[in-house]
Amino acid sequence: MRSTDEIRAIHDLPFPELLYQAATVHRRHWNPVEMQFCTLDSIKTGACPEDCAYCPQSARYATGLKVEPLKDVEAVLEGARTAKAHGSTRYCMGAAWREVKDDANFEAVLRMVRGVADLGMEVCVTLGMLDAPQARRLKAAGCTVYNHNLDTSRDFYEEIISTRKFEDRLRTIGAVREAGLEVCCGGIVGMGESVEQRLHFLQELTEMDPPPESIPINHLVPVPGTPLAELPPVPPVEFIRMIATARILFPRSRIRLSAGRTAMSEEMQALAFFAGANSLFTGERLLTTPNPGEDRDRWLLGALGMRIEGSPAAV
Ligand code: SAM
Ligand code: DTB
Ligand code: SF4
Repeated sequence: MRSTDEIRAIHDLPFPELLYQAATVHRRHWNPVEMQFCTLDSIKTGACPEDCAYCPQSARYATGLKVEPLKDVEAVLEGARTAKAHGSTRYCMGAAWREVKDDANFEAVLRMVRGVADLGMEVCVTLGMLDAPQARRLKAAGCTVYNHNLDTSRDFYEEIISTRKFEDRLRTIGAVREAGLEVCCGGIVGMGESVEQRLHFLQELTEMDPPPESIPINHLVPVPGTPLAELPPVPPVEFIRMIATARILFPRSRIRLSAGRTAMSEEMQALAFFAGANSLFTGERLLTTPNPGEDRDRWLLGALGMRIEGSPAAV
């Protein structure tokens, strides 16, 4: 647990000091030339009843998204095998659900989890709210980690989502922990929040004991049709401050440079790696929006003299 003042003191350091400290912490706990590759699979797309203002999958916004029901188990496993062959060591399956229900769809997800685990990959799922018995079933099926983001500060949360409460998010994360799953919990930068609100978001993460094993930092992807479609990007230096501050606050957590990379220069991404980001989503698509693609990422790692972590599929 850290005070806002402590976090602000880190975040507001002169940029060279901040980067130096973050890179120093990073190399103490991780190999700074290695990058984890994760692959995302949208196993159920769109028609979500929630009203998250950033999300193209909410049924409330006309984003032109093609709604797709839950995928076949075998189609998902085929995707996981391909991802593994291309260097990914973690497969993340996302469903546009408000919450998990104890129905046939959940049974199918459990089979997907088992199948991906049997490939020897880390398995992550993000299915919305769930309770402890459901989390235990995921764990028993071989799931490694559950993704559930706080997304922003407690006070700004209400301006972004009205259909659930910040406390609901915390309750789900508690159930995930209780079941012995790893927690993947991060947020989005660039939704119109103040710097102070970003600090409060990070502070909430420091209140988790143990802290999340992995922390995705997303840059808002402004999607036409959503209420946040017209927001300008966050200045790159501000975004890198978030990565570096997260690295210093959470030395042993994975910091994932997540959504929004197509709008970032390669220099900016390189700076994020230097500041401690050590995981990426690769492939042409995130869940529904574009991503740089594996070739581009391999090229970037090669240009930086870096390599994919834990994969025989070298750069
Ligand atoms: N429905 C589940 C939930 O809300 O937890 C799982 C899927 S949801 C799409 C997972 C995360 O994707 C959100 O918490 C948010 O951080 C991120 N996300 C969604 N739309 C985004 C956007 N336009 N830009 C950046 N991140 C986004
Ligand atoms: C996370 O924090 N980012 C990923 C993953 N967790 C599930 C999702 C990003 C989604 C970006 C918008 C889209 O492609 O629909
Ligand atoms: Fe639904 Fe998740 Fe998108 Fe919110 S973020 S609208 S819960 S898919």
